[in-house]
Amino acid sequence: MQEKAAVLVSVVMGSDSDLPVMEEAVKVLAEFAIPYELFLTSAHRTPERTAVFARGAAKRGVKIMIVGAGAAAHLAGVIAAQSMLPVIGVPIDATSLRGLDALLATVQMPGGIPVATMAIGKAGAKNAALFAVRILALEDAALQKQLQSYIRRMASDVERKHENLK
Ligand code: RP5
Repeated sequence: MQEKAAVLVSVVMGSDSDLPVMEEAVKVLAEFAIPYELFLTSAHRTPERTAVFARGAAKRGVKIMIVGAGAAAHLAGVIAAQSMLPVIGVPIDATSLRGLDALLATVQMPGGIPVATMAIGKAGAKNAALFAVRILALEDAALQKQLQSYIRRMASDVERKHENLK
């Protein structure tokens, strides 16, 4: 029997209502065949569960945390405070402030505990995964090649779309 590859990236979210956005990150990780896990925990509703998960992640072999949350979005910052792993934050549009609340809460970390904050919503979730791929590719030549062809494909898509405009 083939052994399951160790999880390299944790995709964490504050609520199941965040899943439609965070699925964009999952799609990219799956495309690059990066072993990932999904984890649901809330900085506010389950603070202890969040802390225990964040403290244990590195020991389980996780290398990067992608963390999405909306509203008063403390989840990425709390996880970064409880772990030395790189944390990539995805602000989610979950309230009448349309993600601006989550963006400011995620990006405005006080000096000392960094969260690499992406754009609000689906583009941010996609870029969070691509950012994780770039980090992992530093030590993985095959992944670097995959990333190069992903970027080339994107460029040729633009050219094809240009041709279709005519
Ligand atoms: C945040 O509150 C979650 O990340 C979510 O974006 C938002 C709303 O959560 P629900 O009320 O939909 O569970 O903690």
